Amino acid sequence: MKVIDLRSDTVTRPTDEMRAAMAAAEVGDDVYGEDPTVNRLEEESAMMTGHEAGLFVTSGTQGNAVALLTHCSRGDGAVLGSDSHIYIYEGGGLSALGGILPLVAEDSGGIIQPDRVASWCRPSNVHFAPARLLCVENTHNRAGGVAVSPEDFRATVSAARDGGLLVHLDGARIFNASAAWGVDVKEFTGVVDSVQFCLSKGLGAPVGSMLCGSAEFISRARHWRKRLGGGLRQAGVLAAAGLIAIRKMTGRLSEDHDNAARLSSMLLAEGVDVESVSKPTNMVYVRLGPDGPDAPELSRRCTDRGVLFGAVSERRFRLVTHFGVTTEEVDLAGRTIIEELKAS
Ligand code: TLP
Repeated sequence: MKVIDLRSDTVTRPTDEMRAAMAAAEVGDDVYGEDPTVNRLEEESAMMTGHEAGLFVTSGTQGNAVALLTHCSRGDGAVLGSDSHIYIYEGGGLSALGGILPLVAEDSGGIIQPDRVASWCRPSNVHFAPARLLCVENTHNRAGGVAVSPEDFRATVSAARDGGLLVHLDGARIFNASAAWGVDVKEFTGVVDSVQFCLSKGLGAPVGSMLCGSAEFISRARHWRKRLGGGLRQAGVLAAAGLIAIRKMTGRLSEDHDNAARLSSMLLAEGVDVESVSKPTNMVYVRLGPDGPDAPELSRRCTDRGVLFGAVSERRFRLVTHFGVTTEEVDLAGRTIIEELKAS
């Protein structure tokens, strides 16, 4: 049975071209700064995002942790969205590793509104943890994979600047955001102090993320990466796939968005409660009513038929499109979900 895996775009496998490039990669010891393939990936990533320097890290979670630890000291506060990946899904790393206090603000629409950022920018007072950093996420995963517009993004970043905060972008899927809005990625990445983006999601590389920022920031971040055990040696074998990800895979993400839109229309046409998103990308979030199977049960039944997706809660699930799933497979997955919903 052919498996159609819509759990995440993290399940993408490296392309044949990536595997060939990995086998042929020129390598050296990256802790000595001597891996030419890693160096090239860091330079190209920095250039693409409008920053001076880049750092290859093992994952999005490591990239975000390194950024937070580099920007903040123990006891500092970081303004985080209540639905953000950093707050919900990264094991509380910022507090466990950095002693950083999350200053939580509502971001259910995908971005923290400027007035909520401003409300955390309080005058210096012995009672308060000083707010040092704002973290934003684009596209925003739990807000339905929404691509926040360049205007809304800039307004929130400006509020942070006015309040004296630095800004870090969790841009795990920032190339999906730029594809959705049809703008250069620098519209988002160029206005923040640091950005983390993932090579290993829709861009298809097997491992890795990039952290970009000023040369001074990246040299301190390199130190934090080492402390976290992220100083790799002949990492060029991984970076070689990353180079193909940024050079060749960013241009095709709108195909994934088209497939997600198709899946969404199919389900809507059958009366399924698909969450509406102002600027959708490669995710479809669905809510289930009180009758019929709950999300874990529906997921089990569809898994038995070769269609994989994850329950986000008892009555909510997520479908993610990516280059490992064709339009025909998306149609088949949609039909399977509808049949299982009708069968109950
Ligand atoms: N997200 C994963 C899960 O952890 C939920 C997924 O399947 O979507 N930022 C954002 C916005 C993310 O969605 C993710 C991964 C990360 C950071 C972390 O990246 P990794 O998995 O490389 O540590």
